[in-house]
Amino acid sequence: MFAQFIKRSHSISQCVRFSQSAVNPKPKGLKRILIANRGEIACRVINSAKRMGIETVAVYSSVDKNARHVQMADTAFLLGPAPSANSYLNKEKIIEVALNSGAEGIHPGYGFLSENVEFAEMCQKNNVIFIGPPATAIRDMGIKSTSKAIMLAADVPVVPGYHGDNQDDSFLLEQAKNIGFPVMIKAVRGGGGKGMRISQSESDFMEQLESARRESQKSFSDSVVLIEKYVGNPRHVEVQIFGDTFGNYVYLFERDCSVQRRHQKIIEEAPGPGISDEIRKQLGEAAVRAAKAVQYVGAGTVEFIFDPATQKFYFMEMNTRLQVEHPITEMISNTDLVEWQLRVAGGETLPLSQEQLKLNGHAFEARIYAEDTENNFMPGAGPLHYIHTPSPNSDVRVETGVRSGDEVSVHYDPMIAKLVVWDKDRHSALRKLKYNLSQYNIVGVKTNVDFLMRLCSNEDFIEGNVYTGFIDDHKSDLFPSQRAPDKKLVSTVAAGFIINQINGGNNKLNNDRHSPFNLMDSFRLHSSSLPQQLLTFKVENETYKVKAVPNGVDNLSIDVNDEIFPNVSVLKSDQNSNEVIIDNNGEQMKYRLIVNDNLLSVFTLSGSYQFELEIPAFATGAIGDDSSDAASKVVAPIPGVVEKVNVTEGQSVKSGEPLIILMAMKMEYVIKASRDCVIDKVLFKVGDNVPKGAKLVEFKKE
Ligand SMILES: *[C@@H]1O[C@H](CO)[C@@H](O)[C@H](O)[C@H]1NC(C)=O
Ligand SMILES: *[C@@H]1O[C@H](CO)[C@@H](O)[C@H](O)[C@H]1NC(C)=O
Ligand SMILES: *[C@@H]1O[C@H](CO)[C@@H](O)[C@H](O)[C@H]1NC(C)=O
Ligand SMILES: CC(=O)N[C@H]1CO[C@H](CO)[C@@H](O)[C@@H]1O
Ligand SMILES: CC(=O)N[C@H]1CO[C@H](CO)[C@@H](O)[C@@H]1O
Repeated sequence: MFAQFIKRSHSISQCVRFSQSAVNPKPKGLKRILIANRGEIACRVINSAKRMGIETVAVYSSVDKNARHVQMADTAFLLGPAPSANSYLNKEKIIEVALNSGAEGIHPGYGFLSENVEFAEMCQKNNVIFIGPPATAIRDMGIKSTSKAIMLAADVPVVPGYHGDNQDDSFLLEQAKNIGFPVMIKAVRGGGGKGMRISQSESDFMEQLESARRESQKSFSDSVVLIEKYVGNPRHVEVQIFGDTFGNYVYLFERDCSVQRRHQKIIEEAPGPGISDEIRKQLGEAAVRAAKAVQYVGAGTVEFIFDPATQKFYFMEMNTRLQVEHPITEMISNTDLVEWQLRVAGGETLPLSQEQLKLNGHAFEARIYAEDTENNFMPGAGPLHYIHTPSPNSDVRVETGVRSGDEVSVHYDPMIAKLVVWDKDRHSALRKLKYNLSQYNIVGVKTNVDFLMRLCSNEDFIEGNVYTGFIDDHKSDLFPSQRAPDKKLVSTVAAGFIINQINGGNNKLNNDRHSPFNLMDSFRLHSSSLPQQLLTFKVENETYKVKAVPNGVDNLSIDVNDEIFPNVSVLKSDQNSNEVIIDNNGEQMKYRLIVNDNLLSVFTLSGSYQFELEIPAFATGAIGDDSSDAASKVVAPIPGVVEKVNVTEGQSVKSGEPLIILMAMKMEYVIKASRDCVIDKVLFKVGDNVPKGAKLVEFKKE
């Protein structure tokens, strides 16, 4: 059946970790595996393993004791405390658990140890199957210069360029002509765009060369440059490949992952928009050549820079693991790539040949992150008080590792879930994605869901004009300045809120500590004694003064900043689904309302809003608190762990000097002094967990 595959010419024994099964024509297959990961990918792997009847062993850190992946697995073992270095990156401990639990293979997921050469080698030494490529392939692809050289030798296109010592003007011009204009002239020592020029044609080459050299000399005291093909508005196109231990390879088409923020993907699609069948084949075959060149085994991804102007593509790097975005490939190729991984690791041949693989329809993946999109996509962490997800079916997948009540930990990646949708064509799939995103409602941490919805509505995105600079070039559309709701919606939300409180509030969430309704007795709409309600809401930067007067049973007249909505009635306020339907003078408006303390989270088809209910000062005990004096203290902008304390009490510091370094989501945040001052108190020490908004350092009053 696989006769059409090109057999590997060299000895199979190079693939040592399969040495027992590779010579065995009847593989036994895996019976039990350990998943050395957490979150959605651990759950994802467990699902496929279970379906195949393979037993699963989970590992966890102390904060993940009750995590979803731990509950899903057949058995689970504690690795250690929360920091990754002591748990999910503890190679020795993971191997020990694998050996003790009788797991024959380890699936590393993505991130953590998935591309760790040493770990792959340790597995081999201990006769545990690493469910991934051979350590040699990981090593070769991990070094940029090595991988480029291997690709060149394998006839995989790489970005053409001249990186040599000859800096003679006319020689460099010749090189540029050979490469083909436009070219980029880059300072070898450069960085951050300094000493970088684009030359469009031969006529401006000398001028740009001189300019690049001058700037480089000034900034780096060195004027050596390199010349590379310039790709304007490049796209990130990657090909999923698969290999088995018998030298068979296939490609499972391409994904476009161009739209990124902070150099990380947030939305991916397959196939790539506007990629012709001819280019698709070229991409696929180049990717297979790349995989063969390193005797790849298992699931891998070959990433290319794609030039939409010329339709040319160039090798960027190879990811030697299962990617976060693999589900969109599964959707369009009707495969289960984790199942393929487990079969190949168990010594089977690839389940399908290239001819049997058919591209069908279009799929999108939106990554839902705890992050503040308005604040440079700063990662967030915190409790997930409430999660409502679209109900999955064969076209809609929700890949997640968390449930309502869980927490996004400061120790790990802030991805909450992946929403994957499929439909017969791109437009239908995109429409479905947006609709289903509106059903993904999260309360507790800021998320990027609204941002993703705006992205789905963007004209250029709808047209498929994607490229890596997309978000920067569409800032005004993707970050609208006016986000406050209109008064009609406010009147609608006010009505829903009042009924919600009368009905005893939100079942799961309402902790009545601050509820102003605790201060009101005999609050019953159905009795005629409902007093007039005065509420003040803050949404974004707008303040809304609301006066609600009951007209009759479930019927209110609502005044919002002097505009009157005279005929507002509540048709439905469901305590389980949190769905509210309001009749606003004949227009039925539906939304989901979650009340948490004084915060109302409102989810509509066009996005979500946070209504902050102003609490009367007497209800909070906040009167007389002088902590609002921002100049006297520094607070944590994000929850995190104190990495370093740079100051001591009594020390004088100048404006801009580092005070404390916080680690959150694998990133460092340097907290600096906002003015010259003397430190009065340092309230945390290294290793402490700090919540968002916590006072870190107090200054002496002058
Ligand atoms: C809200 O106000 C702050 C500070 O006054 C300002 O920086 C921000 O741009 C405003 N946001 C909106 C959405 O108007
Ligand atoms: C709500 O009350 C107003 C004023 O009494 C009345 O005109 C309106 O018809 C009522 N609406 C409903 C749906 O009962
Ligand atoms: C109030 O709205 C209802 C529809 O829910 C409508 O039948 C009624 O006529 C409205 N009353 C007034 C006074 O407009
Ligand atoms: C739960 C949910 O909202 N699912 C929807 C996803 O999108 C499709 C197409 O718009 C709907 O049919 C589903 O109901
Ligand atoms: C105590 C301490 O760590 N001091 C450091 C604070 O940061 C400055 C600038 O980075 C260093 O020079 C100090 O040594």
